[in-house]
Amino acid sequence: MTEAVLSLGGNIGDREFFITEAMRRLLKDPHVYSLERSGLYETSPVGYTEQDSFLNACVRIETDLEAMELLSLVNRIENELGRVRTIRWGPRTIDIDIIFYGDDVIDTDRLTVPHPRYKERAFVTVPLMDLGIETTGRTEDEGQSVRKIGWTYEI
Ligand code: A4P
Ligand code: MG
Repeated sequence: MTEAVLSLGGNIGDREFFITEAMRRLLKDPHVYSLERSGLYETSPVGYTEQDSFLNACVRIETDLEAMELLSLVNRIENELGRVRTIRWGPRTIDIDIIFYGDDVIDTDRLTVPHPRYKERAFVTVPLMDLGIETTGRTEDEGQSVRKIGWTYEI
């Protein structure tokens, strides 16, 4: 069994629905045994800034999936929830990134873990703190606003 940490975010449509539905679908998978979630955060867009603000959260799951199988699961959930890839870093209903997979360091064409950019992103590092994960990265980037909007959401 491996503990993996995922970052979820979206900025199209009913953002809270997509993020909580992604969590429900993760937990429903027979290979995912538990799911702990951070609060929900309203965050300013990073990278491509001419887009609406995001809702972000992180989860910690226990799974017996291998890392590549976990990537397939998160890609499947993204596709089911209508993710259309257009602009890199652009708008999306739901993006699910693998931040950690146990202590593994993975660097292949399809998967890089730990996620190469998470430390620079307050929309990841701040929710991680809700899961008890302190990172050596910056927690507040200039111009990146991260505001907690809730703890009590249902999944
Ligand atoms: N891939 C490699 N490593 C991983 C990993 N650790 N987890 C590959 C997930 N996928 C990984 O990703 C492209 C390919 O990356 C995947 O097919 C997989 O094989 P993608 O999700 O299709 O493309 P993307 O999300 O547009 O690109 P990328 O590089 O994942 O973007 P980021 O870095 O995730 O940035 N601002 C705010 N406030 N909140 C956000 O959530 N998100 C982004 C996306 C930009 N700005 C944001 C937010
Ligand atoms: Mg992604």
